[in-house]
Amino acid sequence: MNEPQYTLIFLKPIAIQRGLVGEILSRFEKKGFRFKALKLIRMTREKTEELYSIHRGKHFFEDLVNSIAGKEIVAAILEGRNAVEVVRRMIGSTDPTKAEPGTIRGDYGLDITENIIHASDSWESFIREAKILFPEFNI
Ligand code: 3AN
Repeated sequence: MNEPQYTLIFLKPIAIQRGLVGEILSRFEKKGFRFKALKLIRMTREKTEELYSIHRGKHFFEDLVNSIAGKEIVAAILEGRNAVEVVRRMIGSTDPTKAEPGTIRGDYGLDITENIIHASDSWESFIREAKILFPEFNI
């Protein structure tokens, strides 16, 4: 189990607008994750739809895409033990009104569409999302 373990996160535009970027990223540093990549990305509608393609057809798809398309996100690849699982626990439940206090969604938001942060939910999702947001990153 010495292979590098990665996950991908991005802070949604609402987190940038609210000035929460440093505070949220520092939680991952304090936990012990290392940043392997970090960048600000202006998301086209096309790229946003590709990223969320698994949700196409769901009732929230349009709102979700509109909340990100044409705006900037802060995306990162984190390295650390059990990265996918640990980071998912740190961000909390999808619905911030149900996310536990102490989690990122639990501490910073109420809105389910603009729920502050995304994190890959599996290694397969990490690979797929990293190809879209970090095509230059060699896994
Ligand atoms: P998570 O981000 O916790 O992995 P997903 O992958 O099910 O959740 O959903 C992706 C995004 O779609 C969420 N971050 C959230 O913004 C939005 N979303 C999910 N479920 C709903 C819902 N029931 N109503 C509105 N938006 C939703």
